Amino acid sequence: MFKHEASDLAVLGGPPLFDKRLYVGRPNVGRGLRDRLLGMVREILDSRWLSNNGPMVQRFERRVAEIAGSEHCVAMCNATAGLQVAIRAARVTGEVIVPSFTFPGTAHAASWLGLTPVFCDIDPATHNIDPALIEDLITERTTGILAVHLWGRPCAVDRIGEIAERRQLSVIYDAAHALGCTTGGRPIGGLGDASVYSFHATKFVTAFEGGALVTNDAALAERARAMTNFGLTGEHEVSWPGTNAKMSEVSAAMGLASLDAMAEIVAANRDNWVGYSAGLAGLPGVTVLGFAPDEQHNYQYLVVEVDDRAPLDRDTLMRVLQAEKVMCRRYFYPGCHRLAAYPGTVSLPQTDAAAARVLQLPTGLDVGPDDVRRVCALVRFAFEHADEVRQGVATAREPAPVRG
Ligand code: T4K
Repeated sequence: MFKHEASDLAVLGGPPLFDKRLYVGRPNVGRGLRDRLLGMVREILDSRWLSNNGPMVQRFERRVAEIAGSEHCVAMCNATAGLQVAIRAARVTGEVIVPSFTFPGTAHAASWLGLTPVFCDIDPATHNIDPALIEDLITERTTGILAVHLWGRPCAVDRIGEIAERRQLSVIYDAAHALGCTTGGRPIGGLGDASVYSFHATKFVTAFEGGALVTNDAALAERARAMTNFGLTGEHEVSWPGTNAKMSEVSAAMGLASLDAMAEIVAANRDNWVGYSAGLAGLPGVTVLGFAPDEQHNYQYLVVEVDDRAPLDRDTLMRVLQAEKVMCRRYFYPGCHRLAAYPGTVSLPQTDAAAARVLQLPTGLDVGPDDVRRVCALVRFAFEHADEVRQGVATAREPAPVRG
């Protein structure tokens, strides 16, 4: 079934194009994962070792360190806790410079510990923190930079490293999106003082909930490992205040089962990226975010920008797609600096511009090449009937936000 007239569009009253919803962030439960996981869960139950640095967690840490290109890895219950442990283990205090264009969890990790996140604007080409703007934000209270490899695209790591060294700042990378990504042939996990990956359910490799701190600094790793487990360094020895950020054995098992499918998932995501890039090519005002030739990617986020030249604005296009069961998202609208949690008047024009343009389209193992072709054809069709769509949407009620 495809659409012939504007009134065939679901947003104008027609039937949705897809029977089942297509999601951004659908967990990748590929062939074999179920059996691998259930086998390991049986092992865990038989062993009666459920948490506290058990054998599954140790295996998971070795696998992640290998992929990250780092000497040390500490598994965590999630990336937000991992970032907090990294901040404490790297002894970052006072003010930390953070991009605003990120998931709120990045800024929260700092502010929840009593630090002040100082929001920095982004480079519009990469959506990552603009290194040219960092130095102007440094004050006598600044002790660190918390940069994000957004969408898995590596930050300007050399320039950030150079500034940090000269100004004696720590660098922590929020690598929540960046498992398996490299820049200039270097895996991003060994860069800065520490990097933190996420293995949340919505990440392409998942541990249900999970995170991992990776570093080449042995002393930092030792502090992080202890801080993750209440600061314990011996049975009755507590060397630092700590928290409970441990990964459970079942999460590690899920992480291991999911890591086994990593290459398959990256290949599927890459095919989808190629399909979307071809299918949306030539549409006015629509750009699929690409990658630099010296970067390696996991393609887990399919990021499109919809600018002023497009016949439909980003939000109208989102309504058109969601009505057809294409559950696109607007990550990370409106930017942390515009959230009630972070009142202030900082001006970040590139963050505002990106937040107004971005749209993430569904990808992952549950999205096949035929789905991608149909989504692209839908965008094309909606653009061809833009006048009717705009008129129809203007008179229709705003739908309730859809999740799940
Ligand atoms: N830094 C960055 C840059 C991050 O992006 C994140 C997390 C963090 C740090 C913190 O990492 P963690 O502490 O979580 O390890 C989701 C995730 O909850 C969040 O982990 C992720 N970033 C963010 C980008 O996406 P929401 O609010 O969009 O989640 P939600 O519940 O709307 O789920 C997204 C879509 O995924 C749903 O539309 C349906 C699908 N889904 C979701 C879940 C949980 C499923 O199909 N199955 C599921 O089990 O934040």
